[in-house]
Amino acid sequence: SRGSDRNPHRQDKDKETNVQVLLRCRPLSDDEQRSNVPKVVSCNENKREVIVMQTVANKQVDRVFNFDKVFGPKAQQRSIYDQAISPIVNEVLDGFNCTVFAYGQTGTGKTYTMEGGMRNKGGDLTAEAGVIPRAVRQIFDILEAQNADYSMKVTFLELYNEEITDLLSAEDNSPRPIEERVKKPVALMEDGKGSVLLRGLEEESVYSVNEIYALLERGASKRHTAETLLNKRSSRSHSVFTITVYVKETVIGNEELIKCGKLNLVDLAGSENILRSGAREGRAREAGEINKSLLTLGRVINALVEHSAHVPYRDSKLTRILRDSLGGKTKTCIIATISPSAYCLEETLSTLDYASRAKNIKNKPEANQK
Ligand code: ADP
Ligand code: ZZD
Repeated sequence: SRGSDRNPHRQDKDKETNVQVLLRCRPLSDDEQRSNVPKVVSCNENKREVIVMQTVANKQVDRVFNFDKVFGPKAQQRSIYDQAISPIVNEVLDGFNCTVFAYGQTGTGKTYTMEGGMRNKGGDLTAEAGVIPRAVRQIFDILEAQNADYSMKVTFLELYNEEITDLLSAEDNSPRPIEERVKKPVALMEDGKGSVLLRGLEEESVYSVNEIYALLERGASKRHTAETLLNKRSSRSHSVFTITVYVKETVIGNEELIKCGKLNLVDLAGSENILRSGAREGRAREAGEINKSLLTLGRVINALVEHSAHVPYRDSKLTRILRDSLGGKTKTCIIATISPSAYCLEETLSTLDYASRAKNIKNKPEANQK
């Protein structure tokens, strides 16, 4: 872009950076503790290492995995945010596009990590608040402290069965059947410049933290309505919260620049859905190709790390929407979540393998400036 050509501090355009991969292991739940569920995972945060203890034919065969950061069962929401996400939000305010994905088996804490637990009525963050409310808070705090001239837009969508639902569109309280009320089609189209356009998705301009929190509440409530319609929907759906920030900068010579940064926060469908759909694709298809996006995400990652000539971005809506986050100009971070329980061993190993592979994806982050 013009802006970066004049900027003496510009990033080297060809500089590649690996996708950052963090691992979070949740604690055993109270129920699991009461019933003495055996643990097979041990985390060493300092060594950034996860060890999975496995016994094969009476022999102890441990497997060791390394990640950019490792958070054990005692890690608090706040420390994960401060150590891993806060630097990413700073990059967004510097004009980069950034994406954080949560990947893992259902029940391992993807939603807890991305959204968090309950919300405080006053709008303050609770200890349980996850990445989304904390990122929103940090963005406003910084911009207000800088007395910046800014504007912001948010979108929040759910992708289920290759259909996009707008979680921010006003709730339809008409007496029509509930199935018809939650659906308002959002069309995915190419913009002709290599990006996608989500036609029909509401883009809300927001001016305060509380305004965003109210929108999140609307989104959470819409999702709840959809969930009641179809059990397990949430474990099979992907949700994407996007916040776009525009900051006006007046540089020497009275020239005006608008710095634009985008943050995508993605809560993926439960990873167990891939294994299942692989095993019985026929039935999965009958149920409406529930996992096409998750399967394609895995294939895109494989194609990127194997440097394949063809990367199947176009095969699913998720990979079309987030194409730039996988091998593109966006800075990307994946939070892989696992359970310590012996009963989840197979899924845990599958998540750890998947996350290890993803460490090899290279992106070429580039700041936007208009
Ligand atoms: P997922 O989104 O992966 O299906 P959830 O976020 O719904 O999983 O988490 C499952 C349950 O475990 C929830 O009750 C959640 O509050 C709890 N939980 C998950 N991670 C943690 C954690 N790190 N600390 C405490 N509780 C957690
Ligand atoms: N995880 C909770 C929502 C759920 O599954 O309903 S926590 C955060 C991000 C995106 C959507 C909702 C939230 C959430 C929330 C809780 C209750 C009502 C509205 C919104 C939240 C948590 C802390 C601060 C702000 C919003």
